[in-house]
Amino acid sequence: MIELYYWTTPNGHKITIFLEEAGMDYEIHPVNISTGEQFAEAFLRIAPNNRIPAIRDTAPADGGAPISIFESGAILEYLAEKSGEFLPAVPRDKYNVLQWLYWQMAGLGPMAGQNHHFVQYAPERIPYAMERYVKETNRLYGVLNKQLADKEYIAGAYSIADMACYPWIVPYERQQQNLDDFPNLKRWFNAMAARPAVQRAYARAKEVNEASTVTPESRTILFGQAAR
Ligand SMILES: N[C@@H](CCC(=O)N[C@@H](CS)C(=O)NCC(=O)O)C(=O)O
Repeated sequence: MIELYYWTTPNGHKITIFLEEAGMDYEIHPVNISTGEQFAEAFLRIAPNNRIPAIRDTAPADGGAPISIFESGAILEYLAEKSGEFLPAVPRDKYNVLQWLYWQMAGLGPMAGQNHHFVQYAPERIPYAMERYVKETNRLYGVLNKQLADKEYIAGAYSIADMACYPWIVPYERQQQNLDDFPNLKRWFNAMAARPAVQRAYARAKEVNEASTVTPESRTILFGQAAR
């Protein structure tokens, strides 16, 4: 059984997409990051970075003690290896997938995240920051569009790279991007949205959290963090 510590955000959706695609047994443990549940001692023991998602595998393949993992990219890799799905075993193909997974983790996710922050949440409008992240998001969309010119999915066959990227393209309008400028990306996006497992993953999100709202309190919790 996989215990999934989860909230209804792009990084959370990556893992429900995987679990739905693989048909693995899982149980959602909601961690409401708007009310500060990510700072609970029990959660920090699994996820010391106070960020969702995290998992706890109560039946690891080696038959040993439960394994807990944080960071969505590491979780996707772990689940892919455990299930034998969505990450090829042959190094040439495996690293083709992993380079795009890490591209999402180090590029698309953080840059689109800063885009969301400065365009929607920052208490003051800072045109330089807004333009910087909207443009960088645009550049990254262009990279993905080019990659998808001759491939059905990002690394050829459907993989954890697609599951990592898709939830970060879903808010394209909020990121001030127009999918019509990226026809290959748009075709892939529509194919992803039509997958039954992806639809089930987003339906689970609605069950957990009907509508996410950012309040002055949640703003302080999410955007006022420092080491202490
Ligand atoms: N690199 C991490 C990022 C995780 C992350 O930023 N999670 C956000 C939600 S998408 C979160 O938990 N935020 C809580 C907070 O900022 O305190 C991953 O991919 O798992």
